[in-house]
Formats: sequence, C-alpha cells, structure tokens
Amino acid sequence: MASHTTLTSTYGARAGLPTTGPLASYLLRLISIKQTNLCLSADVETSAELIQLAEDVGDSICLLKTHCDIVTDWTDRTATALREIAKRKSFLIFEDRKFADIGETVQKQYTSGHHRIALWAEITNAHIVPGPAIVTALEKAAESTIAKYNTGVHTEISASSCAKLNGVDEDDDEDDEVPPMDGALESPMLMDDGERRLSIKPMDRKQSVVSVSTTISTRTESISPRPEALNASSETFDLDTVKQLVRLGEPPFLRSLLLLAEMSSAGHLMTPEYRQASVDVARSHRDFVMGFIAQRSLNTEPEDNFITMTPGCQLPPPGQEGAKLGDSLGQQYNTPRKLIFESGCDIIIVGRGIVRAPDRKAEAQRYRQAGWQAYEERIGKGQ
Ligand code: 6AU
Repeated sequence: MASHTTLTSTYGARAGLPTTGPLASYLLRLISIKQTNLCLSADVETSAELIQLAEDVGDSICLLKTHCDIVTDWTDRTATALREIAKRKSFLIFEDRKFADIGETVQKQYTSGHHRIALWAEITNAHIVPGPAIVTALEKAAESTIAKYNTGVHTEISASSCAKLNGVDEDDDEDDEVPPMDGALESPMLMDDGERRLSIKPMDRKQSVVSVSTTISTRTESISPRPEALNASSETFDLDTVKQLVRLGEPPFLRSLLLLAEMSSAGHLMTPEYRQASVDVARSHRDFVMGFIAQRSLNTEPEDNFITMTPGCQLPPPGQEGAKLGDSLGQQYNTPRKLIFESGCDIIIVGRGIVRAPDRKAEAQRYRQAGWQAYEERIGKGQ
C-alpha cells in the first residue's frame, strides 16, 4: 500500500484539514467521537425491520446504508422514522443507489419518484461509467435540494437550554480532541403530513443555535446512562462522549457523493485504469465527492483526503480465521483488519455479518471493536 498522510492521521485530524468538506468533516468528527468506523448495510425488506435494525445497532455505527428500493413498504414515514433515529443515535444515512445513467435521468432518480432520496440521505453513490457529467448532474440536484431547504419557511423559535437542564455544558470543551463544527446548518425535519408528500422544516442559522437545545434534550435522553442501560448495556456512551456529541450537534444540511471505484464482487470489470479515472473525476469535484467505494485507499496526492468506504467485510467464525469467505453469488469478504489496517480503508460496510446474527446488537459491537482496533493499529496508537 502506498504511504499517504491520511493513512496515519487520526479521523479527528483529517476532519480539520482544509481540503475536507463540511459533511465529510462532520462524519470524521462523528467517527472520532463515537469511536466507530462501522457502516451497517441494512438490507432488509420491510420498514419495520429497517427501523428496528436502526434502533438496535444505531449506537454502534457512524453510518446506516439503505437500499430503499428493496423495502417493499417504503413510504415517507420510513424516511421520517429513520431520520429521527439517526438524529437520536447520531449517525448519517447513505442510500446505496449506485446511480449509473445520463445526467437528466439521475437528477430525477435522485430527487423525485417514490423515494426522493435527496431529501433524507446525506450520502449516495454513483458509477462513473456514463462519464463525469453524472457527478455534475447529481451535484446540481443536491444544490437545488439544499437551496430549497435553506429558503423554506420555518416557524417557532424556543430559547430554553435543555443542555444546562440535563447537566451537560455545551461550552465545556475541556479534553475534547475533536474540533467543533463551524456554524453548520442542521438537517431538516421531515414532516410527514399523512399524505404522499414530505414537507421540510428548515432552520436558519439563528434558529439552528436554538434548536441545539432540542437535540441535546432528545439525545441525552437516549444515550445518557438509563437505569436499564446501566445494568445491561456495555455500549452506553460515557459522559464525555455525550458532551462531545452535544457539541457536535446535528449534521449540516448538505449532500455528498461516493464514486464506485472498485467493487467487492469476483470478476468485476473495474480495472486499475477505471479506478484511476474515478479518482480523476473525484479530484475535479472535491466539494461534492466525499470519497469512494473501494477495496483500498486511493489517496495519493498531497491534497487527497477522500474517505474510503468498503463493503465485502465479515469476521470469520471462531476457529476459521484465515479462511477466504464469500457467498454463492460472487461476494468476497475480507476482515476489518485487512481492510482498515492493511489496505487503508476508512469505513467498513457490513451487511449480513450483522443482519443475520442472532444478536445483532452484540455483533455490531464486535465489528465496531474490530474496525476500531484496526484503525488504532494503523495510526500507531499505543506504540
Ligand atoms: O455485507 P453484505 O455482503 O451482506 O452486504 C454488502 C453491501 C450490499 C451491497 O449492495 C454493497 O454492500 N456493496 C457495494 C456498495 C456499498 O456500493 C459495493 C460493492 O462493491 N460490494 C457491495 O457488496 O448492500
């Protein structure tokens, strides 16, 4: 693996680099605070299962990846519920749409139709097979979604500070290694009005300051030690983590793209030249392209700080360490250590390894720990 500073830098340090966009920066901070580089691939077929999975595993992940088109009963309510859990449990949402059409078509696929992905997913992905205009088209569609959000009507400003009420001082930044976000706008609330329409309740900067208190109150409620959690849960965040999440606030209302540079499946046709072409396209859209779906880090130039997200990840069952894992349909699996420590990937994407486990919550924690250990080994922590 080629050496690059991003391989030995912490997620927190990378969040602060001048080449890091605000959404990538938010994600890197979130990873650093929650100490998780795990993305759950929630490939389930009903809204109820999806929501239950997000509830069960949300504390252990930085990202939840959806395939909304395999959820048979997907409605706006599904998106609303997911956004609410994402807010409460602090993770971002990535719709694995794999756009691959001409610009005009992908814009519609991204913003319209049954799913209206741009409204609720911070991150999505695309193939560059059709050429670089796919990125320009998605970027424009994202910009118009953001613009609509930013110019929308909003109501109600409440000035109470639940942070103080909950004993969490948002100004107390002692021991905080993750720099605070820089005046970011918050995510929308998707207001399901009972019809086939989502209305967005946007907030301006002034309101976003105030609405932090709402967030704090909700989050603190869910992640501060609850009586049952104190007894049963090993993953309840400690007070310092709670404080850092409170300071981080909600994600900025922005959108970002991942380019598929290399797939995990056997016999894929993404040659090294194709991979390089993806990197070239990404470099000319650094504001919008956050990183890649790839099997290795593709950062080579000094200003590269792309985030590599990697599917095809499983932990072998005990006693079978070293075995080459896959499914019967071409999927190929590597361990978190191989992907993060050896290949320089940043986020592991795990689907069936967690979804099919008898105890999904515990399994997600096992993957979280394995991914984090591999990262600490990579940055040389403890040496
Ligand atoms: O862990 P699994 O094998 O159950 O699920 C892997 C998930 C699936 C795939 O659609 C997706 O990751 N995926 C992708 C993505 C994320 O774009 C690319 C790829 O090369 N391989 C892959 O499996 O939801």
